[in-house]
Formats: sequence, C-alpha cells, structure tokens
Amino acid sequence: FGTAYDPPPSGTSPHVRAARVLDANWTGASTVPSLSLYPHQWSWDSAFIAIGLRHLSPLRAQTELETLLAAQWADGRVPHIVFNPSVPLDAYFPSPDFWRSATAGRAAGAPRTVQTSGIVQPPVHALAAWLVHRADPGLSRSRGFLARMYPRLAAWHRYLLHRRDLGGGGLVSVVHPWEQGMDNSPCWDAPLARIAPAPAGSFRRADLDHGAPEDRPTDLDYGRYVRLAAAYRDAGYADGTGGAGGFAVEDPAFNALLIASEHALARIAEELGAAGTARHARAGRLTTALVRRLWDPEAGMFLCRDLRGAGLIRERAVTGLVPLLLPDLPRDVAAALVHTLEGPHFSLGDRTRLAPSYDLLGEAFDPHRYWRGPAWFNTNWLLERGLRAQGERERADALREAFLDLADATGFAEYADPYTGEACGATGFGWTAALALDLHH
Ligand code: 9WN
Repeated sequence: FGTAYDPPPSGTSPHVRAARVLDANWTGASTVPSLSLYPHQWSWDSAFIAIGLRHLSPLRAQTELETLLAAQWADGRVPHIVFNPSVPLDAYFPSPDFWRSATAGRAAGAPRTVQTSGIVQPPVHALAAWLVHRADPGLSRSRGFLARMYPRLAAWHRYLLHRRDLGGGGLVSVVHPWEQGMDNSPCWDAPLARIAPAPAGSFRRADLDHGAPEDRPTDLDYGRYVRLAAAYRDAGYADGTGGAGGFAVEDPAFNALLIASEHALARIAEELGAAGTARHARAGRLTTALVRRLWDPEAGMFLCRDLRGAGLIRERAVTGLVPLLLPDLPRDVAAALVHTLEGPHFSLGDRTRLAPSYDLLGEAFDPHRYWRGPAWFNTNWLLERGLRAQGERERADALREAFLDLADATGFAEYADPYTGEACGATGFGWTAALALDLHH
C-alpha cells in the first residue's frame, strides 16, 4: 500500500516542488525535458529551462545555454537535440545513428566531439541569454558569459536569416515539423500529405514505451517525419535546395521568437559596449515581413504559409497567437489577437483556463493528442508575456494564476486537457517546472 501515489512531503511549496523537478532532470551540464521520454538535451526546452533556472542558480542557467551552444555547427545552426552519450541508443528515436551528424553533417560543420540531430528548433536562446544575464549581472560579467555567447548567438541568427529564407520574403522557414516544435499540429496536415511515409517496419518508436498511443502523433505522422529527416540528412543537411524533403513552411511563432531574440541580441550588444541599432532595425523589418506575409485579418490571427503548396494554411493554431509577444506589433493587430484568444476558437478565461494548442472548433481538434488541442505550458507562458507586453495586465494576471495552479496540480505535466486540466504526457517536465518558477517571481 501507499506506493502508487506518493503525496509530496507536507510543508513543501509549489516553488520547492518545481525546483525539485529541475534538480532531478539536471545531468551536470544541462537539463533533460523528461527523464523518461526525452533523456537528452533539447534546444528550445533548454532556453525555456534556463529562463526558470536563473531564479534558482544563475550559474546553472548559464551552463545550460553554454552546453547547448557548444554543440553549434560551423554553419551557425544550433541542433535541436544534443545527445547524451551515456544514454542507451534505444531510449529515444531517432537516435544518433539515425542523424549521423559527424559524417552526414560534415560539410555543414557538425561538431566532432558530440553527437547531435541536424535540424533546428525555435530560436529562444538570445532571449534566454539576456534574461539569464539580468538575473545576476555581476556573475555574468565576471564569467564573461555574454561575451562568449554573443558571437554564437549572432551566427545562429545569421544562419536562420541567410540560409533559411526559403520563400525570399524575409522570413525564416522550417523544413520539418520537429523544427517548429509543435510536431503534429493540424497546420502540418496539408504540407505533410504530399510526403510519402517511410515504411512502418523501417524504424521503432521509442516514444510509445513511455506515452499512450492516443496521446502521441500517429504512426503515419512518424513515417513522414522519418522520410523528411532522412532526405535532409542524405542531402548533407544542405539548405541550398530549400527543404530537401519537400516541406517548407513559414511559421508565426518561430519567426516571432526570432524577432524577440533579435531585440534581445541588440541589448546584449549594447551591454557589451557595441551598438544595437542595426539589430533593432532588423527586428523591425522582420516584424513588418511577419505581418505582410502571415497576418490574416479575417481569422484575426497569424497563419502558417506553405511554400510548396497553396500559400496560407487555413488552420487556427496557438502558433498564430504567439506574436502577441512583440511590443512593436501594430495596435490593431495586437487588439485582434487578444480578441481571438478570448473568442470561441480558444476561449481563454471562459471555457479554457489555459489556451489550447489548436482551434476548439477545428475539425482536427482532439483534447489529448499532443499538439492537436491540449494546452501546453511553454506556449501559455509566451501568451502571458505577450498579454503583459500589450499592457493587458488583468488578463496576464489571470493566465499567470491558471498556469501556476495547473503546473503544480498536474505534477508539472508536459501538457494538459484544455477543458479539464487533466495531466497528459510525461510529468516532471523541465520547461513546465522552469516556467512556473519564472512566473512565480
Ligand atoms: C521531437 C522535447 C520535445 C519538444 C517538442 C515536442 C517534442 C520531440 C518528440 O518533445 O518533440 O523533437 O520526440 O516528440 O513536440 O516541442 O521540444 O520536449
């Protein structure tokens, strides 16, 4: 008796419980998203984790980002996974023997000493580095943290802006759903439908050892993920041809995070005694391009653009609300986003306490299946920041309170049912604990 459910020791606070998750997931140089499901270092997870970790240990938060950036490729890309060599190969799929970074990625400048994937994830890193610095500027300066990070972050942004503007309109494209970070979002259904799936028997899904099949992407999705990643790998991870596998999409959240990070990089440059003006100006031009290419006045939100298909993808997903984060958004656009967030498609503060990842009224909506409806903590943190950036203090406060309640009540779950708040996926999830700590401060 008593082993199935261990209540937290009495007297602990949500803050202490969140800190325990981050301690448990810490490997000595970085933090895993989940001890069971994701036992390596993930790129945008580490950025979010560093943002929370700075309140516990600014040194660990700096180390988190330094470890990730140490695996940067010579062409500037920051890989979406940095593999831990002491974790068995079959613990996660696709494993290092699939990506073969050291050989297949040689021309693109993959590191020799560490194994990584060859795709990227959203660029939250400069924003994270700036926030980590601000938590303890004295320690940061004495360790030369920003001086060491700056050239790497600048090369990362340069890679995205110069090698990934596949549409030629000034925005960055992703070439794989894993790059955007919302793996099985209904936004990808149309562009993925053109991809012939890899045969089911040609790979083994390690995720199903830990996650319920009805909560995860389908086998058909996986067949397509594998086909696309293998095509990119077999092209030497070269970006010249523009999405070797036939998938190229401009995504609002990915680009909004690049803009926020470009503003942060400008502040980092200023802190280091250089001028930030050119970077602020570039961020402004990116914002203009984002509105020009992805804003849809009729939907009242941003949409994804399929570069190989019919243009704007008419699915409403949380990615299209994330640009709320940008303070220099046109006022009417920001107002429309707040309206959409509270309208029938997302129903924040009415039918949902945390924003769902996808349109509640959408045909593909599923409250449990990964990025097809559930509420995610990282996107809700971004929306909370966004509401605050737009001066929507009361709305931001309500979202913050819901976030803190649900993060703790779900045992810092990976994601939650947007209606009931029921925990889904893994518990003890890195970014959920980290971002709860951040909102707590
Ligand atoms: C593929 C680690 C990552 C997150 C992504 C999330 C999920 C991986 C997977 O887990 O993706 O990168 O195997 O499903 O979709 O956002 O970074 O937490």
